[in-house]
Amino acid sequence: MDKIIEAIKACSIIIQNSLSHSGINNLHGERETSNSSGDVQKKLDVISNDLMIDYLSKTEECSILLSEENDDLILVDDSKKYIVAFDPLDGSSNIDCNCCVGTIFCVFEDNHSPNMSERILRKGDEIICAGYVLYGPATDFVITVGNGAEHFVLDRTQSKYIYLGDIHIGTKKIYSINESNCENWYPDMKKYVAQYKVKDTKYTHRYIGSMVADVHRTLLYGGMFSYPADIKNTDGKLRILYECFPMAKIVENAGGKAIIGKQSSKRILEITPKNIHDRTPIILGGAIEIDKYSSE
Ligand code: FDP
Repeated sequence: MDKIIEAIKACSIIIQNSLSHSGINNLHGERETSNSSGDVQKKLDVISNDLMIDYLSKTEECSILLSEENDDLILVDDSKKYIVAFDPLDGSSNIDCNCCVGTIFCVFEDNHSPNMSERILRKGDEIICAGYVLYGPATDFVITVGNGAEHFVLDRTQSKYIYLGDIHIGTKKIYSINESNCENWYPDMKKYVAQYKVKDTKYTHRYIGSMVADVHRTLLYGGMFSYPADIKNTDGKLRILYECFPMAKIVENAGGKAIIGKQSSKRILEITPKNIHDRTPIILGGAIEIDKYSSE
């Protein structure tokens, strides 16, 4: 699996460079295409996706790739050992205003089941490695392989990631959610978020609207991040396989929790998706914040 991690790191350095020069190189703006979820694709979404597919395919360790940008699975080499699910450039609506975006991924061992669904649609608890890259003022790489969540930062002068330490979820009082949807939330979510606004014990609010950045802040500073279900988006917005699974795995391994919400305290990692691009509502963060949620 080392080659997969090295390939993702190598891609991230190129993506970081493309992002830094995107204005100069006319890479802002949208293409006329949409991805599997119907999102309009940004030019950099496509560039990042092509890079990830190319580098991961060349590791000779991947059997199947599952990308946010591809409707169907990408069969690389049936005989190889690992399946990688990834979102090459998450939060891409933030690119043109120079806000943080990221790459998210997770790895499963290929069980080579003759039934393709059983092979690729696996429970989150089966993930063996998960990580993300945050393209911000610095480029951060966070990864979990087994226990703990390791934090690296890119030394741009040497194109090398430097280990900063392990992450233990912070304890600051921050809640992070797109409040413009509050009218459409279900009663359980309205009740849950109301707790963060109670006088004297109130939390502060931060929301970037870029999952990697919002989750990274939640890990380092503390609090909770959620993209809940509502009456318009009954499964929320975020995708299970390559957004919620990796983040849930990292948050749990950093000492936090990640649950579905929507009348359910079930762990995100207990979900088995039915389709590659399925979505789920999510609430993640410190144990104190997640335990405040009640499904009633
Ligand atoms: P984006 O649309 O910019 O790609 O899943 C995509 C995502 O960003 C997440 O990164 C982010 O958390 C969420 O959507 C933001 O959605 P809202 O604008 O609806 O809050």
